[in-house]
Amino acid sequence: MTVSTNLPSFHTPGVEDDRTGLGIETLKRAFFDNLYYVQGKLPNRASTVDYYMALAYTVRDRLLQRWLATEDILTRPEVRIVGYLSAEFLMGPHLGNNLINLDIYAPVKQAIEESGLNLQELIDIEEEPGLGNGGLGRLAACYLDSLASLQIPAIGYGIRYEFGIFDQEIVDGWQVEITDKWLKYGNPWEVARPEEAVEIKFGGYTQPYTDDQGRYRVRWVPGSTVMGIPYDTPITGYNVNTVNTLRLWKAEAPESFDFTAFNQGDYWGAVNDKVVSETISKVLYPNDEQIQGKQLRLQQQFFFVSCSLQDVIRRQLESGRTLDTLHEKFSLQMNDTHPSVAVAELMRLLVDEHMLEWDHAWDITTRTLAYTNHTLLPEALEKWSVSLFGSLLPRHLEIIFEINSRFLDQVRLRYPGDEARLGQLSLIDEGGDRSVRMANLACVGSHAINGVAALHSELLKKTVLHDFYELMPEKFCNVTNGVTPRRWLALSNPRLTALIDRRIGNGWLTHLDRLRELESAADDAGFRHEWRMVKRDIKADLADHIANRTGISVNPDTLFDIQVKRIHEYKRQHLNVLHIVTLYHRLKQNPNQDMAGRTFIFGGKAAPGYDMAKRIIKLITSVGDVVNKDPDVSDRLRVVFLPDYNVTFGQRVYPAAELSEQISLAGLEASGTGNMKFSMNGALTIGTLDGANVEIREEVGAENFFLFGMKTEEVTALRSQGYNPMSYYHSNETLKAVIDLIASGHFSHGDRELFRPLIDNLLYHDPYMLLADYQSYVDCQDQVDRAYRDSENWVRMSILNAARMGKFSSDRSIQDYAQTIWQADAVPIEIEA
Ligand code: 9GP
Repeated sequence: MTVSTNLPSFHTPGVEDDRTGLGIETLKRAFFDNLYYVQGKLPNRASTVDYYMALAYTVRDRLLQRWLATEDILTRPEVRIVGYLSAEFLMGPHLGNNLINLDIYAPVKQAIEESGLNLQELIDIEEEPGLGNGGLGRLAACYLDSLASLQIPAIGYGIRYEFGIFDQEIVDGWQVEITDKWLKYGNPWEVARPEEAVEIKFGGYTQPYTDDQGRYRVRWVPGSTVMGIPYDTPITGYNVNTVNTLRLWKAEAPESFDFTAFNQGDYWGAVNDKVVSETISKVLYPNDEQIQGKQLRLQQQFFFVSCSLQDVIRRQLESGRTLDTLHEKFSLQMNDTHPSVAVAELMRLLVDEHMLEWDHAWDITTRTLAYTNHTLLPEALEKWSVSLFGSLLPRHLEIIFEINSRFLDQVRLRYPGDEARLGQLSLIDEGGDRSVRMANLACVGSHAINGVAALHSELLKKTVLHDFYELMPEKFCNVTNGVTPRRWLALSNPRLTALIDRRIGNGWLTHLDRLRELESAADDAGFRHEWRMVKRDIKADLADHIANRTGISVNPDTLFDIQVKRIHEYKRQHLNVLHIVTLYHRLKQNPNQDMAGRTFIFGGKAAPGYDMAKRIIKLITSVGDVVNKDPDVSDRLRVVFLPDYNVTFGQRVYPAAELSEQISLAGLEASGTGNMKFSMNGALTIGTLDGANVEIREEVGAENFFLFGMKTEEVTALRSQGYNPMSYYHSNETLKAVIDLIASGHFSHGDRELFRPLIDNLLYHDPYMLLADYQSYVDCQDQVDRAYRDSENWVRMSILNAARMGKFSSDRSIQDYAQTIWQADAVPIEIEA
């Protein structure tokens, strides 16, 4: 289906319009107009931020017609819409990405340069909206890019947090958290739509009543009300007319000022309501912390879910359809369990507010909703205590009990007498303080349940969702994650992109499988030379950045070995450190040891309340302090911790990497997406058979991947036979020496206590089995060292890695979702002039 729109155009035919024109002179005029009329600045008084804002408005003007045209087609009854419900969207800066997607990078660069400014400086000054913790939020952002690029009408629904993920500084080697004030200069990309605000209710009690047809009904009498105000951001597709919307909700008080209270002299009381209401969208919760029991978090989840579902229902009705066909117009994807209260809220809206019968409403709800699971870590599966849930959402608790009772009746029919199974499938955990299991709610209320990599989807069926799989196998499927090559290649690695263009022409950014055409180039010595030169230049840039940022000088001719991701024990950054200390120990013993020089680069944030993760950062910086200053080793080893890892930082780091560290304990990383960004940019992976590493290795070929460590089954077997980390320590001389060196205070100015919690944890518990995988990791790293010294072959492997990454474009992932779960089609838009 192609649709055309003929929205009124405000152009004079034949005259290039200042708001849409792409001529260099027009762009310059538009830019200075926006500086003057929107930003209110004269050029001689304008700061870089003012210029950035003026340019952002200039670019936004150029996408508005397409945005409005896309908004317009959503109102047509036959157009199916995907709603992506996610508590996190880690979008990254918009300006550069929009220049790429609108294909206006070159004229804008020229216009800005002719104005005496530097485009890269303006791109670099943008404060990125850090509205996510890591992989999950960034995946949502890649998916929005692909939905628009594939011309699938979609709306991303989330929360407009006033403060996103904290900024990280490193002080004395430790992480320090700084509030992220991303909105401090305003946000030129968003448009507030207060006229589409909705009301959200909390607390209170419920009342049964009989309606005028004599039917039993329930009314919710809330204790308080909050307003949800939508803020819309345009999501451009690559080289298409589709511009979808990211709609983020901000919480406000219904009346921002209580005049009665004010007139009675209660000034603070009068503003208090406003303050309390706005708290809901104030700050993003850093993950990995115990969120169970945090009332505000549940409020946030319900807030954005209810806002979004009311918005969906309004759109359905405005398109001229009734709610009976909601599932025909909308497919709503729940990104993890965070939005899973949607199951109960959609039922409430349909049954209590729109008076549908329960069975009918249930059919619509389950056909509309689908659930993606992103983790096997038991502590991340959300649960809410029944008492907290009931006090905040009393009607929803009743609805959940009703869903549960009907569901368990079916389970009883299927498994008579199997009380244990009933207890595990129940939406309510009856043990201790009773709680609502959000993953179970999501499974029961969805028509599809997917994991995010082949291995993860299999493990879900075998472990955490095993009982659901046995009961309803038809719901289960896999959609392996992907990342957008527009941001992660075209924008972040223009030099490699240009080299690939020269070799295979363009068009591959939307058909990433076409990168396979590079395979033959791997055997071309001239091309290998160009490839190596591109990498060398990018490494030199990163080396400059490292020197500016940390004062550490690194040699761009050493192997850049990079691990960037959230800091977590299961991701095993400390295994990487054990390897570094191993090399250090070797070089100290034998200074003439023959090895390629290596620069180890780390980046990542630790959840503020996660002591062990923060101590891992301190360990990295401390080892770096000693190694980098030791003349015996510092020509061959450097260790850098780059502060404040975020999307902008990622764009700089992935292109410069030669070795990508994907070393989680097998069975624990659901997928990973950094692993894909690295390989796409020509890094080789050292990794375990975990998450999407398995599929990356299948694609790039075992001979182009450095594999080590136990497989999932071996991990399980070792655990069940009783894992004893101490036996590895005692039986491996080098491992013992390395651990003893850290414990002795060698890296902590003689302080033996600083790393004791880490060391004791490894020796006595080692939940992520570093010691069991240590030798295999070190052996594999030795193989890496040998391979790197055969530089021609290394470059060959690097080219083959990039060439075989087609599968990991988020376009492929979105096509999988569209076909298997959403039944959503492309709707190309023709815009009549
Ligand atoms: O830990 C997973 C990561 O492996 C995956 O790539 C990402 C996107 O699917 O989701 C992460 N999960 C979470 O952040 C929380 O469940």
